[in-house]
Amino acid sequence: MIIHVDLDAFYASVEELDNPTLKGHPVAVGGLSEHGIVTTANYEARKFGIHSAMPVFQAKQLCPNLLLVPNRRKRYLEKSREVFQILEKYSSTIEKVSIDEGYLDISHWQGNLTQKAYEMKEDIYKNTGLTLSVGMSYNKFLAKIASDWNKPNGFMLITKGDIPGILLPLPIEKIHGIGPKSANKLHSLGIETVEQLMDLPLDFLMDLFGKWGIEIYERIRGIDTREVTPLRERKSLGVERTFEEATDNLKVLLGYLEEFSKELEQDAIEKGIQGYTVTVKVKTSSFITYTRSRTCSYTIYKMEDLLEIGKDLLEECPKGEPYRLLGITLSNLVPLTIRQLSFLEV
Ligand code: TTP
Ligand code: MG
Repeated sequence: MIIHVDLDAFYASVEELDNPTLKGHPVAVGGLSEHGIVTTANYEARKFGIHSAMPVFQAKQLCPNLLLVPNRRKRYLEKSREVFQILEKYSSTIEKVSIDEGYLDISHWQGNLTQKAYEMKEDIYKNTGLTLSVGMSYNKFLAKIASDWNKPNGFMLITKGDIPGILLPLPIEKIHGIGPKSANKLHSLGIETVEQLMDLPLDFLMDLFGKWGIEIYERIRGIDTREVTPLRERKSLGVERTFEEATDNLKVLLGYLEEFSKELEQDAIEKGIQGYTVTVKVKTSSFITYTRSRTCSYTIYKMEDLLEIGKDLLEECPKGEPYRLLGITLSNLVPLTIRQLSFLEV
């Protein structure tokens, strides 16, 4: 059994906690300038249609009484750590997915699982002042769908028997991993719901999405064998992508490397890890894979460092054929300490 937890309106809830006068009012956290972007909004503000990634000026148009507060990332990391520390009482197998989200393997829980989940929610609320939504099921995919079901402060258990009722009518966007691009592809085929998606044969999905097509095919049938992998067992963290068209244009490749380094830094911060070893991987158009690694005497997680080392490593990769895949990975992982995090932007 697996639980997926996701804190409710996380940054906004922390702001309300630290400044209770905000409670009951529409609140958005974000960049304060007119060009700023809303990072998140509390549920009062969401009633006005305000959501993450919306420009601040637009949010103010939708809700002139909106209270806007600046991001305080360091404080959110602190609260996140408090929550995860409590979660550790309930399972020793926890995979932190982001600052406010994670999976717990609870196969060892005994007795009434639902009651225990409510106890855990109460424990977190009492000790941190934060509410979270909990989804419980027999795999990660279904647990995540379950936690999203009754937000905020929700609980939901999905059993095998619930699958047709829950999954079939779901819009395809709700399937974790089907991003806007994939959703558009499917919409252009007239597919809106999981029920319609189920009519597509495996071969067709594989032609459309490659290997990911297999995962979609299985997940919507309630099959997901991914294990909950705690950080200490994680060997590496990386970003890689296969291009639609192979390229040997160095400028293009460096552009990707920059983008991937940025993603990797964000991922490392959210998971609270850094590493000693950077690896660049390329695959040529004739499917030959090359990797080049460097291990440093200091730890790395920042984009600039990843990019600088990544560039050197990319240069060391054999040339002559265009590359169809590029990736950058961080390994030899260690936790990112509070001291290092204190240098982060707040
Ligand atoms: P989410 O869990 O996606 O959102 P949330 O916790 O604010 O609201 P919900 O109740 O729907 O779970 O993200 C967690 C935090 O991560 C969020 O409070 C702010 C931050 N965040 C970003 O920095 N950028 C983003 O694009 C999103 C979506 C969230
Ligand atoms: Mg959340």
